[in-house]
Amino acid sequence: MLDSTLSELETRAVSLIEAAADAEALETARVEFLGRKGSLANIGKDMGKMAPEDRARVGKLLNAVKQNLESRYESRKAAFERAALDARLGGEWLDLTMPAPGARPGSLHPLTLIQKELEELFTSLGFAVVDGPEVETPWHNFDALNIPPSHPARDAQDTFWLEDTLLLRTHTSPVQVRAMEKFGAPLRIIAPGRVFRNEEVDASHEHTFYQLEGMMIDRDVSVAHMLYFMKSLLTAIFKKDVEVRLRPGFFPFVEPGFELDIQCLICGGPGCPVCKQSGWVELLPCGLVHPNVLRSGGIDPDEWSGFAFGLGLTRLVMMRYGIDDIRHLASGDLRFLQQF
Ligand code: FA5
Repeated sequence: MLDSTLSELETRAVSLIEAAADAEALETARVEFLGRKGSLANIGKDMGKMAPEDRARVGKLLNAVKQNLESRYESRKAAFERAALDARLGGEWLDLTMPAPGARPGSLHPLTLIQKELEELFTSLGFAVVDGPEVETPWHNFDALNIPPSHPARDAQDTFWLEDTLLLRTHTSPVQVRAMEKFGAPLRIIAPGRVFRNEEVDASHEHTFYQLEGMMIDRDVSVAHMLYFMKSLLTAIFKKDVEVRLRPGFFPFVEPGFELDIQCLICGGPGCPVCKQSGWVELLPCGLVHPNVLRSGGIDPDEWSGFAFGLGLTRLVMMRYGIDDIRHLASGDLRFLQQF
């Protein structure tokens, strides 16, 4: 009698375990049949009242049923756990090759773009690109460039002094002297870099801006050579004819000296805040190197001559891209920078 009850119970338990739709239904079946107060446990409790010969047989049978149910239960439980894990991992799946969201490639600053173009042009013409310190000695920034302490040109380039003995360079011209000291003659260099002036800031003046110095020293260098390089520079950058004017300009370190102005490309001539209503923008002062400057650099002016120019790199960038206010360039404003 008990045997058939046990076998019915086994059949029912097997079908419930195998048919359980989820882990919860499986657990309910386990509690019902295999739990501490489940059907099998109850039968076990009753075994004490059995005749000894029945007890051994029923005990064996009960064990076999229990093992059968437990192993079915374990394997279904493992299957549910595997499925749950797969579902979780599926939800967490990461494509490591996918680009990070929001990562936008950066771009070069317009000053860097134009500086690179000019470096490529001048290296193709046999010039070396050299560097100089931004913190300079008064000797390199002024004296060696034929600007003695009492000279009014020092007032025109007021700067920031560091403990009275060093200063932030006001132009890239000190690199002329450093290059002569280091390399001697003949010499062909350009020196792009940052310069500083104690200046009233407006649409075309910054206290921190960029220049690109150029210098060529050889035998019998003339104004004609200089103009050839100035023209090559402007053609390479603007890739079209631009109106320029050459007028005499005074700089103590050149003789003769010139100012090369470009017709304002922001307003096209009638006048605007960038050209201070004049229609022209000062861009490329230049001249033949003064003999005193050659001497300061240790070069004999009777044997060698040269030209030098001091391109206003920041202004050139403004003209090239039509930037109507110099302050955009150092603003760090992405709306401006992302246009390049
Ligand atoms: C000089 O600095 C000379 N060292 C240039 C030079 C070199 C002349 C070699 C002869 C031979 P100047 O002060 O004019 O010159 O400045 C040169 C250029 O820098 C100007 O034409 C202008 O384009 C630019 N510049 C001058 N001041 C500012 C400023 N505050 N902000 C932006 N650009 C400026």
